[in-house]
Amino acid sequence: MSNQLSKSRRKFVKSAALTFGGATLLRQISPAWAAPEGLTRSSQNLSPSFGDSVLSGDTIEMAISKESKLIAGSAGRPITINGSSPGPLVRLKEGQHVTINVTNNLSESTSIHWHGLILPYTMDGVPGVSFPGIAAGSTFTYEFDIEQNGTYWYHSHSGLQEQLGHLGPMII
Ligand SMILES: [Cu+2]
Repeated sequence: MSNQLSKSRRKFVKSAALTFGGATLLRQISPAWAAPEGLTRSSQNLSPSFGDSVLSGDTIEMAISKESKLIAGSAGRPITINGSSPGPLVRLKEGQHVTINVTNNLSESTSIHWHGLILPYTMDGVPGVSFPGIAAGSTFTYEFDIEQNGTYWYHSHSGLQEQLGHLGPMII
């Protein structure tokens, strides 16, 4: 019974891996009408809003910008993180020390709040409470130990930037 279970589990993992790896290829060779929502190509040659990028390691660079992108097939002006809106998946490991350099390319102040993470209050990323915010054109360096594991998210704590796509997933 357990042998059979592990066999079907292996099969599932294998097909999941194929599906994941094949998604990018399928997107490139399939017609526009077959592309997932938000990833359709348009005559305006806009790139899709959501990339496949994953950020990991001890030093991470994040650039916050406002760009013209396709959102569900329509042109929009979301806030992007390294060209993606929502932002890239940030993958960290419990026990590591991470340095995250956030560069603000917007014409207004920005911030990143690491939602649910245990960290020094100066690294919490809430403007007006724990730090002044990241001024337009400047870079702020977040640096903290990863003391937990789980699935979290990060988002702007400035104005309505989160609602414009300034957010992303985090897996530890
Ligand atoms: Cu939050």
